[in-house]
Amino acid sequence: MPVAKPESSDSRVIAHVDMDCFYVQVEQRKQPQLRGLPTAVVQYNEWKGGALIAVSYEARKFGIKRSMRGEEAKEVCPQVQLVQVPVARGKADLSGYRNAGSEVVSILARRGRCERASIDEVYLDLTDAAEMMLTDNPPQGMETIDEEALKSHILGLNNEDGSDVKENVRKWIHRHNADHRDKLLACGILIVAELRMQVLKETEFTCSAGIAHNKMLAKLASGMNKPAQQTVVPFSSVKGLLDTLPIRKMKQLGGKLGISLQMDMGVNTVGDLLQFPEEKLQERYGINTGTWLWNIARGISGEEVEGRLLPKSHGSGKTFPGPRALKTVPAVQHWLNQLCEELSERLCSDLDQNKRIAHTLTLHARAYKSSDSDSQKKFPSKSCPLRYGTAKIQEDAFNLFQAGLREYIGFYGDKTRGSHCRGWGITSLSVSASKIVPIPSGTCSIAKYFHGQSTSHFSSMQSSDNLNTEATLSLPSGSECYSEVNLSEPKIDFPKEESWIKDTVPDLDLQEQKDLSSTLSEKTQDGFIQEDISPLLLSEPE
Ligand code: DCP
Repeated sequence: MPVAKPESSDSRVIAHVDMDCFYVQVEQRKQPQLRGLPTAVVQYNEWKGGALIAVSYEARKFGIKRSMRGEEAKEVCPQVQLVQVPVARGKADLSGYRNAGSEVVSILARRGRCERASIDEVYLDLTDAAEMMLTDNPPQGMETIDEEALKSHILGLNNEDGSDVKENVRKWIHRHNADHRDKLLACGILIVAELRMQVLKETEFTCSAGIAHNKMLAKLASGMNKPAQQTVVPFSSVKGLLDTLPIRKMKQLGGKLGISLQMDMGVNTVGDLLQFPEEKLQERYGINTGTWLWNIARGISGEEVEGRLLPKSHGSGKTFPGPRALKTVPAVQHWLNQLCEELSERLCSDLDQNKRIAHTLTLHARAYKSSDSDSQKKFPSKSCPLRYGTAKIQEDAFNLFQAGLREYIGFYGDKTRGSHCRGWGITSLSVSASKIVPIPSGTCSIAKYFHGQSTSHFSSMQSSDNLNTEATLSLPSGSECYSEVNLSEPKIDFPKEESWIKDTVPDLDLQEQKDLSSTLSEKTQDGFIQEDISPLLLSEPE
């Protein structure tokens, strides 16, 4: 049995909702004739039919996988329908997918605190809703249980051969002698089933969910039965689940830490971690990581569901693998301009729709030097205050790139300009805007602020942005608290325009930094193809 934990964390009802083959579903909604057919979304680069980035469950039955290219998928299943990802500015345009994700979030947020974790994943804290149901209309007394809820998979529920699985679920939900935690989870089962059906009704999308007492367990469970199903982890099944769970399947253990646990400590399953005292893990991996490992071995995670429906940052990136590496400064500038244009558009719509401004601009790049002993050296990420307006963002991003390149190659003179390349190549570029905060007050000064920055965006922003007329923000319930726009209060803290460039990325939290880098490595692993496609670059943390 898991070690006793504080009642408060055991008694939470947390759900992780994950859309099924998300990009495929979005494309199938656009083209309903594709529904039910083996379908995949491919990257726009047509080399060998394009890389698959999302695969329908019908296509998976034929053995089609995300690692394949379109041509390979056609060989495996000639009738597979390949849909190209929308393209804008020479790169994938994910806005349709992002908006579709927002539709889902606005529905899920109706029953509890909701955290948008990526383009197609959401955490929900349903504790209050479950407690309320338990008081007002407890499932134990319900005559009929919704069919969707009865299809739930409850870990540890004994479904011997021949037994009626739905009947077992019904009995589990109806148990009067269950402890408080299981009764709360029973409520969670009903609430999540209802929410998933509502998502289907309003958006035509199916999703899967995990329901447990914390985020970590809910996330593990949501992927266990897909598509369009939900899995529940009662407290009593936590140990059984973790004992055999391969360590690398655990969030945050897919990388170096997971490898070290396997290689250095002989830990292959999460359960294997139980043999180590906390001090030993701390000694080897540091205090925080050691304690975290000790906790996850016991299914303990105190991580809260953050009330966040909007992205923490915005990013736009593209990879240039193999011979596509950018080898001249003008080529880099060209692509930076495209990325910044996209970023600027998204910042404007965030300002327009959500009344939020971003404070920090960051440039990340991956590079190589062809003739250098120091080939391990990374291209330094650089950040500076963000100035609104496409031209300013482009200018600042280019300056960040130049500063990074100077440091990366050790010197930077005129010889690196123009078409001349001194043996470096850029294999990925991304720009991101972070430290996004709601506007506290003073729309008048916002107009002044942008007016001061004679940019091409100002006019479009002014026309689309009802900053001076809209007094309150309309957001789905469960969202963070936003300040009212106050016309009589012009004080606002905008980023100063002094020029500073920082080496680190202080405004992206660890998870975001990890996401950005894993995005880039994921893409380059695939050779020429997976360009700018990861949901993680959306920084939700997109
Ligand atoms: N995606 C991408 N590149 C990747 C991984 C994912 O572009 N390397 C995009 C396409 C996916 C979406 O993000 O549809 C969500 O990714 P998931 O990993 O959640 O996978 P799916 O939703 O496609 O399928 P599943 O039902 O297995 O979750």
